[in-house]
Amino acid sequence: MPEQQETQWMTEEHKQVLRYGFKIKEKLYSERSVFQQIDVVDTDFYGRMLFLDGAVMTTEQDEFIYHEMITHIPLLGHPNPESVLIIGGGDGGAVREVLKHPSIQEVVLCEIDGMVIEACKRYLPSISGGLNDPRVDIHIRDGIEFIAEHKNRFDVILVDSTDPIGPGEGLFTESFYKNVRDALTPGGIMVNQSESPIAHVREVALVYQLLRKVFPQVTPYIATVPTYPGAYWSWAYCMKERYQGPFSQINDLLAVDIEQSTRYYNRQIHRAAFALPNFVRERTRTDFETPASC
Ligand code: SPD
Repeated sequence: MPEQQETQWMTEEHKQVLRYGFKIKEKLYSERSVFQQIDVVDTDFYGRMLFLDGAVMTTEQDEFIYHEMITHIPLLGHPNPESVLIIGGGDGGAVREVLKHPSIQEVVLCEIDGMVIEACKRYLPSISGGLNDPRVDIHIRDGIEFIAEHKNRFDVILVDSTDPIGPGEGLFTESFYKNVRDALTPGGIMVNQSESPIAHVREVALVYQLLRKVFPQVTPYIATVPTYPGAYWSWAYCMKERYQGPFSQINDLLAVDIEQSTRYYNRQIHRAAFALPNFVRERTRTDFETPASC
């Protein structure tokens, strides 16, 4: 009798009320680091996927949306970004996009878990390829400690974190945001991933309340990332100083070039990403009170 292969699924459980399932073709990597459970699997629908502690971090099929949005919006909003710090982002997707910008002299990546970098270099080369570029300086360290040691140092800081549980929790605090602000050069911009206004109502409200205590200008922007809970995702665009013009200027000349190599980002998307539905405006307001049911 031929052996029957059991169908295997990788599931992300969200807050004990939702389950997202992905049919697995092959399990490629499954290890526990000091910080978290790391899994890379090949799936029928989304290609290879990276999970940390059972949560989807990135997939070959839709990673470009997230990585283009966390990088090109701030980099094209800054007049001349030379020095970029990425906290988290061990898969290398944000690094790959940052390296497309001709003004960049250095990209510093501070990732707490070296095993994430190694797994992604081996199994997700289309995402992690930029990690071997000589302009990239990788520090395997806790971003909370690292940021506290740098003042007026980076033109753009990207916080490409996990969700606010586990190793990523400290990256969603007021003291961390203050240190990020102080590590920016004058005119600097910080963008952090700020969770889903659909699936993380409480977390989104808290993030924006904390950010607004620290940064003079905080503006949410949005896109859809199909594999994340809620699918509808947000980032916070935070400026070290209040900007007198429109909150997000665009380096249009450079954007024309960048658009040639992107699959999601273009100048129209850049402007449209800041157009917020009323419920997102409401949930990211400082005085929003999360209903008990969320
Ligand atoms: N719930 C998933 C949140 C993950 C955000 N960061 C993803 C890292 C991709 N570089």
